Amino acid sequence: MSSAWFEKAAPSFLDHLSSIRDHQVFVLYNADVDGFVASYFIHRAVPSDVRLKSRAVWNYEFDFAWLLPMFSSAPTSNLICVDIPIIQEPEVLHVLTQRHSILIYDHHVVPARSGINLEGVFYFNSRLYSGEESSQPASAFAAGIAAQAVRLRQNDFGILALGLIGDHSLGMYPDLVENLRKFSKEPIDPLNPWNSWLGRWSSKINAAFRAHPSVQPERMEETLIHAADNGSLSETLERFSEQFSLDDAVHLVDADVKRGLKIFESHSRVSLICRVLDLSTFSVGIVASLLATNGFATVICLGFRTGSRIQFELRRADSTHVDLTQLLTRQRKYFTPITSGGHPVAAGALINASDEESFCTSLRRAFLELEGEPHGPDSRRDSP
Ligand SMILES: [Mn+2]
Repeated sequence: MSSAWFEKAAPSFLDHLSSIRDHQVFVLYNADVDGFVASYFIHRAVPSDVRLKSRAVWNYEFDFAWLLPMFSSAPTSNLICVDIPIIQEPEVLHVLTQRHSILIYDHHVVPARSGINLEGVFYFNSRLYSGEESSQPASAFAAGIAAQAVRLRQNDFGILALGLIGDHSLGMYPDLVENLRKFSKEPIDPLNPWNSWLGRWSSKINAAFRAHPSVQPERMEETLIHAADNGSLSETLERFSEQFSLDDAVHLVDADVKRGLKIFESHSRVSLICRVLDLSTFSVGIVASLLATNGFATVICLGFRTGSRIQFELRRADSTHVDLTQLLTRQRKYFTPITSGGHPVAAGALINASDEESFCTSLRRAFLELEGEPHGPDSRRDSP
């Protein structure tokens, strides 16, 4: 890890890490394979005498309202947040900084309303820097930090690859792709790694989080660290998979994805799909991605009901350049979500379930507006 963006952030991040003494450290990470691998590397980087706890954060928890009751009476601690857009909640951060120090690494698009300059918050986001690759997955950042704190083992490189594949970014790291040859003779196509053995492991870990929404895995990072100390990468992942029943998770998610896709079987192509699906796993993002890949619509927005709320996951067709974060920003002219944002190609929005209809109506309106503009969604489709 030697890119300019990393060199700017790493020294102060490492300073903060090494100054942690006699404190509890909480790691909050996005409940997907990139977030989990980032948490794994934070666990590797933090000295072993520091007490570490971690919590997975699902996309439908991105309002962070649950965080205050959790930490208001907790002893002073250090919060390390990876792969979650907590910066969009300056009020929550402000309250937390009264008693806790906060380190954040994220690569979601930085929202206009954010606590970037908040005292007591050390914030780094690769998107604040231009440069060839402004979106650096959290797993890449955390692995870079770990590499400066401890000596990485061969297995760590395979585990890092799982996180990068999860965020479609393996191709950005040719040295790592080269290194992966040591694990297996089966070549991994960095631009399409999903069908490789590592790609399948990456999906399995994602499935663990999708299959059981809001169920916190117990000591997942420690288990993986221990397994990786005592065997080859495939032995490590097999052992890990058994302990966390990853195959069962994959079955649950696959069945739900199939049910989701069936709804659209006889659908004709439209420009925008906005709809809530009745699924029990948090798999609407996969269904939306598959529909987008198969050209069912320019923008697919599918909702997952959780309590009195709905989390929408947005994906776009390969043939369009619509920036989903811009679409959601435009929508705010007509509708106020609890929270929304993400990445240009994959984004999300959290709303109250009672607002379902106005959410879809306003999204359609914003989409049509963007489409009608000279630099709208499809205007660059035919350019070279
Ligand atoms: Mn990520």
